Amino acid sequence: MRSRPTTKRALLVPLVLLAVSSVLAACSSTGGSSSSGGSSSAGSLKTGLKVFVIPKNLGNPYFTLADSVKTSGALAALKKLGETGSETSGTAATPASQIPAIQAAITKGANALIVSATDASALCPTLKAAMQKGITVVTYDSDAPACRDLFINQASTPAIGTSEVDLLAKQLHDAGDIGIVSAAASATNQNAWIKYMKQELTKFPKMHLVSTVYGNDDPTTATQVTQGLLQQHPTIKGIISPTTVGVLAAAQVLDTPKYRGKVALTGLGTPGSLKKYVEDGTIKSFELWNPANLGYLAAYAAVNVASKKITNAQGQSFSAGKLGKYTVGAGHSVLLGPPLVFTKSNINNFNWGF
Ligand code: RAM
Repeated sequence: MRSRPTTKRALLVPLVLLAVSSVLAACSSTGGSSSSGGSSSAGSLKTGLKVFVIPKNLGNPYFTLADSVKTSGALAALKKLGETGSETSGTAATPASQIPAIQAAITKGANALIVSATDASALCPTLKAAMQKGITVVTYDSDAPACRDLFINQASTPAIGTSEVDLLAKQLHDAGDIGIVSAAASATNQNAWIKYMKQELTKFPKMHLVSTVYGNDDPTTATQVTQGLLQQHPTIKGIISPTTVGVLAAAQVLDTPKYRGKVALTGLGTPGSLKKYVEDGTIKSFELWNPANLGYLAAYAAVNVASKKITNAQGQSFSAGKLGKYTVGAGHSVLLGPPLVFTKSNINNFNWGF
């Protein structure tokens, strides 16, 4: 476990949004502490709160975007609100690496935790212990439904799953064997998206998912499992990688003479890291939401709950600074909004991610 200051990265550019879906159903997760409904109560937000932002792992560019001051992520929002924010986690996207960071944050007197869960069941005892001490627990990106107050969801879970399949189907003309290169096998977010991918695949009887492999949000592992997938299943015509680390590794593997032009790729990636592969044709289209906005929204939500300005009940609303007003939806969750689709025609409008 280690903590680190925010890294310096490019500022976000204004976004030209191309929504992949208008489906805005909130995540269907359940749990969290319940309370009566209603709209936000009066009163101001507390300042000086100790808020720990705990991504799946440090060193993952996605979370650097989501969390940093320089990108206007979670720590920027906390600074603006007058809180003491810090980012901490392990270096590997595993519960063994992440849990000590959560425990240390509790020991340091955290008022709120903002967590992307590497493994909901493994994290729950620690997160529940935090809640019992009166610490606000907000998950973002990857949920732990039974042990948090609120989940800040990046985009509609069904829409992500279905649109990933639709993007690949378009490239494959609806036919061919495909594989998935996921993050950790325990990751709530990837598993939820894959569930909807499988559901969507039933609409494409000539597309067959032959295998799902796990790169654990580690570049070396993701590269190895992508290579293994292609070697074991030479019939594969397309890959979906719903992880920023996995899709970059897969792009690097596919951008070689053996596979170039023969295996299609889509996934969830950052435009900065994938621009080269869109320009050279390795990837025709992929998608993502704005990670910095996700972190920013999670920070406002956590401070609102920790200040008791809102509860986690459906219908409660709060202001998320520059992002405007948000309302708690079903399953004690808040939805950021629809994802962006990146193609050759718009990729140059975006410079975030690396
Ligand atoms: C990776 C992480 C994260 C996910 C993104 C798309 O960086 O697994 O949880 O949301 O990819």
